[in-house]
Amino acid sequence: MTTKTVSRDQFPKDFKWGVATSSFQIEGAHDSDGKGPSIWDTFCATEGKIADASNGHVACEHYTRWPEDVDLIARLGVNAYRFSMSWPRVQPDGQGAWNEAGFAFYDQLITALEERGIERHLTLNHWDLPQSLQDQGGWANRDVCGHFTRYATEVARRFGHRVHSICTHNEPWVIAILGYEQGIFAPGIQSRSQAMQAVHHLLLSHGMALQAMRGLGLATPMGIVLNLSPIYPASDDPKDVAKAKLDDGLILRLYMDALYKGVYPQDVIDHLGSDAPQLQAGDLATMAQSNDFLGVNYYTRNFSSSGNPWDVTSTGNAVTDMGWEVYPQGLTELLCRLHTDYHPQGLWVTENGAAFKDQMVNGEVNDPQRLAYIRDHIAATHDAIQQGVPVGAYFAWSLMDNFEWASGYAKRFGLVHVDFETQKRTFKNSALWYQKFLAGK
Ligand code: IFM
Repeated sequence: MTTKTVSRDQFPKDFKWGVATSSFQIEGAHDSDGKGPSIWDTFCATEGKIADASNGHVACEHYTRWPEDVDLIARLGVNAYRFSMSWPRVQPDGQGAWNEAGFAFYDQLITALEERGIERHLTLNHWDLPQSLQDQGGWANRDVCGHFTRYATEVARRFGHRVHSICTHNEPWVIAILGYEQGIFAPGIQSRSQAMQAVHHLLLSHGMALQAMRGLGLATPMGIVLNLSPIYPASDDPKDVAKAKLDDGLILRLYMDALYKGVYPQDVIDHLGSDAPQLQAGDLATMAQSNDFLGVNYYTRNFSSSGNPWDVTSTGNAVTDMGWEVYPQGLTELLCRLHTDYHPQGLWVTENGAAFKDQMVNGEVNDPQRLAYIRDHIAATHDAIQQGVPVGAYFAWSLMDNFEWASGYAKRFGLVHVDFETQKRTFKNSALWYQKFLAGK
């Protein structure tokens, strides 16, 4: 277990220190000012899909409370903020007219961040696909690639010179596998072949969008964000070892090989058989555009077993409210492996954080487990840098408690506590620790 404590001045001077959020999880205002419905609006309205039967109608009311939230970001002392744009807010049906009121919202948010000298890191797709595109098959329909490219190009034309990076997709594995194969996330489909087609179209549209956005002559760094973790076999049994290799292929190599080597790994394609993605000539080359950065979202490690499911408590390490083992060394290991195997040009930790059951007592939220989690993962990032990996950023997930997808509002990842009755924001002790760390104290 990492126990060393590091200070901000042990990191490179230009290191990006941030917090992250996403549109659907915080904005609310689900049908305000011309916004169209997203697949998550539809999914939340489907009985039994969200643990607490909640939705994103109000969320953190960030759509109207953004000035207060920008103040929180500034008070924390971070130099970078990662947020996403809601595609159906700026283009309600995903292929027709632009919604100027939606663009005006992001324009004022970006202006407020500019005024405080906080870098803007914009994600185009953090899962809230316009519902009308899902009505045509969503990410499983190749046509979505053209629609996404047009959306990306318009956003880059308007804001590209005012942001410090543009990420095309957040966590394509989650979108495709949880959304189209397991059906536990929007759009709730259960089809492996659709899921694999969705993977392919997410990666293809990433490459197409990068080409189109770069065609505007922008120097803005562009890339993609993946959810990754090291995967270990549950035992020395050759069946577990083989399962771990395959799972690593399905979760990491399928994406990394496509993006950085222009191939899909053959063992994974063989395993998928008739469910493997259908390609057209030139797709692989398009997907393998050079990325200015690779964003890594890391929360935990995984174990693969060919028999009984892995018991997460068996290592004796702490487990978060999501049931995820706390394992900071996994982040060091992952960053080192990505650097060795793929040499991404920029390597950023774009999400890292933990949900724990928080309690507000006398106006204070004492969250020592989250504080330790963030502190130890920052130390793990430093370990990777010391081993020669040029990591350039760390973004804590999340600025504030928000809508945690199928778990609703019960799982709290925020550094800032949100009272969802009153919308009052309160710095948790983990936020106060991060603030001090950033101030070099
Ligand atoms: O809340 C999510 C986020 O939207 C994507 N990455 C993982 C987080 C925690 O589950």
